[in-house]
Amino acid sequence: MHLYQDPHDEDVRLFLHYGDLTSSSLLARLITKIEPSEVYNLAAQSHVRVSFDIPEYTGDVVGLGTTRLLEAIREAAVPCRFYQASSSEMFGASSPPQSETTPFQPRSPYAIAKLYAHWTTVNYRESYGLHASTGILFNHESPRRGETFVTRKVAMAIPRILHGTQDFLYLGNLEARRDWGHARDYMKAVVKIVRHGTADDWVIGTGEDHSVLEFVEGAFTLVGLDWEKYVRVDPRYFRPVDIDVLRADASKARTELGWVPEVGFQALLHEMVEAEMRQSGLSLVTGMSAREDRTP
Ligand code: F7E
Repeated sequence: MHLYQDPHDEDVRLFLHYGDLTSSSLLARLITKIEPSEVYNLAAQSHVRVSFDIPEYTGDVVGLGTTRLLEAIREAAVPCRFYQASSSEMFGASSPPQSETTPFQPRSPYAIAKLYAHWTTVNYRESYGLHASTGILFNHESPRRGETFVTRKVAMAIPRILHGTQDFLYLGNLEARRDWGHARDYMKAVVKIVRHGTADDWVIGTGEDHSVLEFVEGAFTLVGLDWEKYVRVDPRYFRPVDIDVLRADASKARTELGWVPEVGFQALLHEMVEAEMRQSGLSLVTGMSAREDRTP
């Protein structure tokens, strides 16, 4: 981890503390001990499909976990700013583009829990004057994305297919459309949100939506593979109910925070596939020749 340095080093910038959003006493102890000036609540059981399998745990960590953290801050009376990672999932069935004024129509236990946490944050801002903001972030990706989220899953499959260690890529709903941006851009927005004079709620997204299929096609095309030969639909990856289209209207963030995303869909896709190729000892160029070896 590039941020981490030896704790015995004088220039240490990162300390790790053990914590868990299910433990209020531990959170209270940590807040009292650290006396933070800013708290970013990014913790979650963040997988939407998994939230259908473990809805109670998801509600506990994502929903009540936020209450526990906010209570710890209130009890300790630490004058800190608070950021809540709200999610575009909360818009659910509401038609795009989605902005701060779009009604929430959540369609998963994850989204319902995020909505609870969202309104709790707003409530602590209104009730106790806490500088508590929410960022309603649309999908944000990078080569560090968890392996079971669709963009990383697709990117990881490509060098495996080229190496011949994976025959097929099994996916669920290829029609779903998402507003995919780069996590680096989104984290810049998050810092702007927390440092803004007044606490508020902010939609963060690129304003463009693409289907899962477009991501797949784009990724396979980068290395010259025909996706249709390798991609299979497996109903196991369908959700009991999915969201058709999420597309952000982030004009408030653009106007009031001066936030503009720098990485577009193609550049994101390129970075993710290239990172997986490099990791496997291939490059986008050698990928092409590996494909030629593999395709009769
Ligand atoms: O799915 C479809 C799937 O799991 C995107 C989290 O960070 O962003 C993320 O949630 C779409 C869905 O992300 C597969 O049905 C097809 O329509 O990559 P995902 P997500 O559910 O949008 C939001 C903003 C968050 O807040 C969440 O924490 O892709 N899809 N086939 C698939 N999805 C997965 N995971 N795996 C598949 O095989």
